[in-house]
Amino acid sequence: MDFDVLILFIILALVLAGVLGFFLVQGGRILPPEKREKYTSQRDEDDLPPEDEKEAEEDGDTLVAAPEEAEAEAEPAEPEVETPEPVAGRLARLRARLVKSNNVFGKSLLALLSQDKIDDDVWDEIEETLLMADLGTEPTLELVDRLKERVTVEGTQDTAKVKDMLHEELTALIDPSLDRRLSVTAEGRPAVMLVVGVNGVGKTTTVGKLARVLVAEDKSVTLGAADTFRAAAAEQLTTWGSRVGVPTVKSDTEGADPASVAFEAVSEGIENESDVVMIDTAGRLQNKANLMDELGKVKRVVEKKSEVDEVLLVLDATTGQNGLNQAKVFSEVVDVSGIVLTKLDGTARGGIVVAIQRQLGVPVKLIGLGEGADDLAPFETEKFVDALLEG
Ligand SMILES: Nc1nc2c(ncn2[C@@H]2O[C@H](COP(=O)(O)OP(=O)(O)OP(=O)(O)O)[C@@H](O)[C@H]2O)c(=O)[nH]1
Ligand SMILES: [Mg+2]
Repeated sequence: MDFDVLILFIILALVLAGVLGFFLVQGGRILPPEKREKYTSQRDEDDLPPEDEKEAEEDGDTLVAAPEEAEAEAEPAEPEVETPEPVAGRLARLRARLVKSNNVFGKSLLALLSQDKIDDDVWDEIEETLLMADLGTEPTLELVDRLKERVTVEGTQDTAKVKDMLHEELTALIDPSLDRRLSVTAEGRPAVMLVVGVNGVGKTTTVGKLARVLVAEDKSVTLGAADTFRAAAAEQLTTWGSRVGVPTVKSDTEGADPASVAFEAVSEGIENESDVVMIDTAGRLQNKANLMDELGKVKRVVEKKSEVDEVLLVLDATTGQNGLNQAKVFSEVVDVSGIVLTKLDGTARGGIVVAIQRQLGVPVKLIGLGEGADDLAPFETEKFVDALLEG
């Protein structure tokens, strides 16, 4: 009898040990799905595909699964969601492109200014060079007058000194005191940004590049494809977004009302607690009144939901002075707060920076220096002038 009780006791003990062991081993596996659920609800499933756990882990998110598991699962996702380049030092990295496209300008100016005798003909040539760079008539005359005065007073042809003078005068013209920061923070709601401009200037590309900049700065972003003119436009934007795990709000119907898509995007951004909502719009010529009205409506409708913090006008630097007309009309319709000057890698007409700021008081905030995903840099006056005069 005693023996039977002992056997029963041993069996019970073994069963108990087995059950305990099972829970102990499973404990590590039961928890992660719960945590994963918490993680996705925090970030929103669309915001970051679930396979992207490795990157979240790199961000110091402790809510994801155990490291070995995360690594094993993250591997196939790596090519899908990219890590954008840091923003700091971008202009320095892209400087070579600016130098390459502008060094004719810088070199010829310096050569002209370093001559033994700067007569009226030389001053005319200097003026012509500045006008060719799209500096605009008024700033050109002003700059030439200032330089004339300094060269006469200081009586120098020393290239280094002349270069310093030119550097100082160009910097003053571009105005380093302007606030070029983007409004990407708003209290208790997403900051809303509208991106506008004529056809093909690089709006969608800029929205895509900028989404990467914001992701690199740990901001959550929602994109709105308010270019409903072509189905391909929404696809183009979605592709940019998905490369960095950013959701895009778009319409399934081609030709849908862009204002309602923009409104939806802002609503979605508010709901998923994004830091920034960026709305891409269709290209439109500034002289097409109905299209400009449509743009005005997009902004007004968005304003029913949220303040618009930034209206970025994208200008193609290669179109030169025409950019000025575009800027004037767009400003009247949607109150532009910043300029993105694209394609500066392919032109020596960066002088438009000065012309636009002068005429409209709107600062150039970003410059595009190539088609690559990270070829967008914050505009920095000093570095810009440095690059113009290098050579
Ligand atoms: N070289 C160079 N190309 C650029 C730059 N920015 C944009 N592009 C190119 O310009 C072309 C047009 O860019 P998109 O972003 O589609 O222009 P968009 O303004 O959205 O065009 P629409 O929506 O049709 O009005 C693309 O081939 C881009 O790669 C830049 O800074 N440098
Ligand atoms: Mg576009």
